[in-house]
Amino acid sequence: MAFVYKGDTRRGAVWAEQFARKMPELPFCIWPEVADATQVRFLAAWEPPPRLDQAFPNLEVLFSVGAGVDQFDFSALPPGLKVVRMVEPGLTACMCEYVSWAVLSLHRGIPQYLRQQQRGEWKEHPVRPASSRRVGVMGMGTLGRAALAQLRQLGFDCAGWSRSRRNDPGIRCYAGEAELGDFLARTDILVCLLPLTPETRGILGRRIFGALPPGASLVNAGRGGHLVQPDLLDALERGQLSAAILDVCEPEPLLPGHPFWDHPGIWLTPHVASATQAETAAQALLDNLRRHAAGLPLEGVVDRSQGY
Ligand code: NDP
Ligand code: OXD
Repeated sequence: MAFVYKGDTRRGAVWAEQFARKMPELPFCIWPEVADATQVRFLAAWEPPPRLDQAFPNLEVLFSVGAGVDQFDFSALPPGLKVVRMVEPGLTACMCEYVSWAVLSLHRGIPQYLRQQQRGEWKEHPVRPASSRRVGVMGMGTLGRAALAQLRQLGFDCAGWSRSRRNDPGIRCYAGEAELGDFLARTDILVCLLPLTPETRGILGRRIFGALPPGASLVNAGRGGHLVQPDLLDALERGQLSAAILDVCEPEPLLPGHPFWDHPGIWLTPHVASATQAETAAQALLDNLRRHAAGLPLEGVVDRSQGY
């Protein structure tokens, strides 16, 4: 039995050391150095090698090295293969930091103050408490719920929207298409932490922006494919949205000369809202492998029919 890792070198070195120390009975190989492909039961990768059924005929689990799994072509994966997304506390904590930073920046009008500074303009706007600001998070999964818990700690009036119903304390929970309108109507700052699936592609568009209160703002830390770019430009132009903070774009990197680069209402970060943290992720993987060995359900199993 063996575990193969295909990914960046630094994380590979940390994982190799932790596996050797904590699970020495499971050989850890760094792709493409695999002695016996028939022994490989577990693969961790962002992009798996092609023809997995032939490359590793006895593979049981494909672990994504990130929280997202939209990079996988499910139709090309062996049908019975379990796919597991990354659920680890380091990645979750970094996402909470990013979302808190973005929401606080929008709440306190920092994009507006930076524009004023560029014009040499000293002008105050009313200071509002967080409790009067309605934040709505699309996606109440591992990341969305953790971000909401932290925003609630900061005092915001928080709501979340997901496919199935959640009941998180202190959070107004909305579910499904039927409740999307009510969720949006009470949202001043909209945060997207959805996975990219055929259902969610292009969700951040005209219809959603039009259902938000005028002057609302947007944080997209999900995927670039969630956003309909011309609809965002149009909503900013019309004042339906006042600002957007985008961590993800399509394509990445954003093409030179793209109107987002120097748009006064848009802040961009280069897909750094969060990232898998080598040390904490190694521990999460080892815990998951122990669960698997004990015949228990793995954490983060993807429903391949839903795409997340
Ligand atoms: P989860 O799978 O834990 O959560 C996904 C959430 O989205 C669930 O609440 C799910 O609803 C909801 N959802 C999915 N489809 C729909 C739909 N059609 N309508 C309404 N709700 C829907 O994912 P994570 O929280 O771990 O990660 C979310 C995403 O964050 C990742 O897929 C990735 O795209 C992005 N990400 C971005 C990073 C960055 O640096 N920018 C870093 C890491 C992740 P339900 O609860 O009913 O299942
Ligand atoms: C992820 C990401 O999905 O970094 O983990 O985007």
